Amino acid sequence: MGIRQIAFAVFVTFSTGLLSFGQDVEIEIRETSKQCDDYLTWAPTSARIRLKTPQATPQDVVLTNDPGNAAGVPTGGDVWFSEGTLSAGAAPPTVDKTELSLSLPANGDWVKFLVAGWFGRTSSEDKDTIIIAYAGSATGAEIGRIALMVRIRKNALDLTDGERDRLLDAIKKLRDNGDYKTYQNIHSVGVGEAHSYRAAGVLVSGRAFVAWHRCFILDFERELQEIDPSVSLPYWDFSKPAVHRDTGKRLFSSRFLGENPVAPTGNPFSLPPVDVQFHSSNKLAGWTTDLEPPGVPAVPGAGALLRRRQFDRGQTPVESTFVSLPSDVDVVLPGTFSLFSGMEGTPHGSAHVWGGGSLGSVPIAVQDPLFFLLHCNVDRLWAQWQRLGNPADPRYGNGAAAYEPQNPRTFPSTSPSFHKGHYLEDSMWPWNGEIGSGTVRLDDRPVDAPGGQFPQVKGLSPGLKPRPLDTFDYQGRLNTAANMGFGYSDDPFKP
Ligand SMILES: [Cu+2]
Repeated sequence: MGIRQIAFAVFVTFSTGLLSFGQDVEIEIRETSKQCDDYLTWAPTSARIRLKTPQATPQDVVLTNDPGNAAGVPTGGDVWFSEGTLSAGAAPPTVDKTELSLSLPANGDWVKFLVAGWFGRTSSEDKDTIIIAYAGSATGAEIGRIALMVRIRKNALDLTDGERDRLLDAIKKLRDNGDYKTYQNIHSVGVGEAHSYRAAGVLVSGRAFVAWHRCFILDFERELQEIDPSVSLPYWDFSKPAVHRDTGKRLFSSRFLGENPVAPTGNPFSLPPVDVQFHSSNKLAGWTTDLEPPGVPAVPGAGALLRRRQFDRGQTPVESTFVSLPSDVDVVLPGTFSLFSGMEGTPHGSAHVWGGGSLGSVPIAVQDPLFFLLHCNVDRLWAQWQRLGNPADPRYGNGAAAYEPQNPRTFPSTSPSFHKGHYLEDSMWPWNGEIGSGTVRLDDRPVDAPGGQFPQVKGLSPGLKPRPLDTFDYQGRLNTAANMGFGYSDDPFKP
């Protein structure tokens, strides 16, 4: 009975030419009808389904991924399914089914289920992942579908031309609307909030370096996604040649992040950085380092074209004689958090210096968009370190218990050790809006807090004023509420 009714409804919907055929069930991702939040990572995400119109009897449905090469169906990402729900404070159930059978109540009540990106099967276009609902069994009539995206941070060399161009376009639009400059301001004003630094000749350790930058690049990525929701930050895997092994595509090419001449002989560090060249079709063509929106006069002395050192970054760093960057394996070796924090110098600092030009100088590094790809890789390395070497802490997860300094903190400190904002439960500048007098005192803050509070996406962490503590369980492995809504192409939800 139920199926016959459904089949009839399919006919009606089809014959009136509405949407696609057979929209007899409604499916919602994150339990909202909005399509702007239908983006998945590897982390389990809540979803629900119901009969649009009450029926005489309950209806069995089977949810599957789109059937590959069927007409009108994109070959994009895929998802895994599971029964169940997410509950804040708890780990999610395992989500690993390729199809899911559910019984929908006759009265049209919602039935909750879970979805997650199928590890290794990412999207490359917006909404190229289709979940299809079939009546009764997977060979039954289609009675509904929903399009979503498995949106994952990928190796920049693996992007399609379309993904590459949408990224560059979004970055350019962010610059043109004046917001890119805000990130430059934050990073230059907040050096001590985000890094280790020297005060009165003593090195003050910036332990929140990875946590702060995890937030910084996520803030930036969310702004790009406001412009184009299909964009995610790619990473520059700087310990390997920036040339794709099979396609030969290069990151440092005129159609991507720009190319530079290579010093024929000698040490490029002893030569001045040179202008980066872009193809005229590249949205970054003409990118200058003044970072004013169009029509606003450049600040004196600024406005030069983007420059980098004359290195060939298509080589491995060690091949270049003048640069040495450790392999990923060496960076993510299990060890204490303070040991891992040494990566702020090598390889992170080394990669900046290897880039040279703007990228090689902390206060102006953000002027080069490569900054965000470099830091995406720094964050990916941290994610790997968390997964490989650090047993989950029952309270915080993924290494928060190993983090130091933990609370409590006291100021003034008797000896320079950590700045305010670097303790586990401190709120981080600038999102906390705290301003001070801009001295190097450990409890002082910069004179300005550009950019405002952290941009919010419903159901995702962190909150308006993130703390280092909020950044560890970024996939919500131990606490689903901690999920920050990003993931890496080579870092699965579970080891
Ligand atoms: Cu950096």
